[in-house]
Amino acid sequence: MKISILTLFPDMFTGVFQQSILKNAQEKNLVEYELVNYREYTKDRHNRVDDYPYGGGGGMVLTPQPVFDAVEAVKQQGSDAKPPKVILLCPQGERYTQKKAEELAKEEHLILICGHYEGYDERIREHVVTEEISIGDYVLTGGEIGAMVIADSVTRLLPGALGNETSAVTDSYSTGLLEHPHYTRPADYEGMKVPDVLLSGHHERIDRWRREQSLKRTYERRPELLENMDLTKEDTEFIKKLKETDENS
Ligand code: 9D3
Repeated sequence: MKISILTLFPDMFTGVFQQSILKNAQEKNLVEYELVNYREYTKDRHNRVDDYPYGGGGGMVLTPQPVFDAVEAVKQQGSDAKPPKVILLCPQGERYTQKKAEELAKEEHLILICGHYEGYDERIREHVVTEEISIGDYVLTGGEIGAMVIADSVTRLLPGALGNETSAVTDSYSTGLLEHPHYTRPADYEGMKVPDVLLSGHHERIDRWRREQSLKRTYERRPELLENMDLTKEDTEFIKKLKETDENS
């Protein structure tokens, strides 16, 4: 997979892509990150990429020409069988989720456009962009951290990116439940003990305990996740008990 990132601040990405799983994924040739400074494509004689908004008002607007030309150049360099998705990072975009990450991980080429502007010229949205993504309901200084979030979440889903093949599939947002608590040695840390069941060696009881802890955590922290889940009879029984305990306290 190739991920092309159009940004005025390519240096923001260097640390993120040179560590840990993203670094490994590039070394294994699972992914290539291409950083493109779209200022290099401006035809403005002062190298500007933004301008004042028609109709007045504050803030600057990203001008179409450098973005159209940079996207065109990135498309031409590639030999994509399928046209790439061109994603605009912006606060008005569709909220990013694990489901979207899984969808994007199937693509051959993604082009991510980042800005630091009050706005993008609407013709960029209409003629270049295929989707708009926001990473959540808070205000960032620009799209770069959003692009990092997409690059990170998509890369780890590529087959072979995680050492442990099962990790990506058992993620909480894939099973639909939050994770159960984890413990490691020592069994007793300054009087704080690991639950007995985990030391019992009784795998069925351990699985049941973990499942119940997951259900309890999800019920307490993210009850809305339980709404659209198919639960076993045992799970439903357990949640009914949790609710009863809640109502009596
Ligand atoms: C006055 C309206 N502001 C929108 C809340 C203007 C504005 C603020 C910040 C326009 C752009 C930005 C920069 N943010 C992004 O480019 C961005 C973003 C975000 O701010 N939150 C969550 N996801 C994203 S993806 C890109």
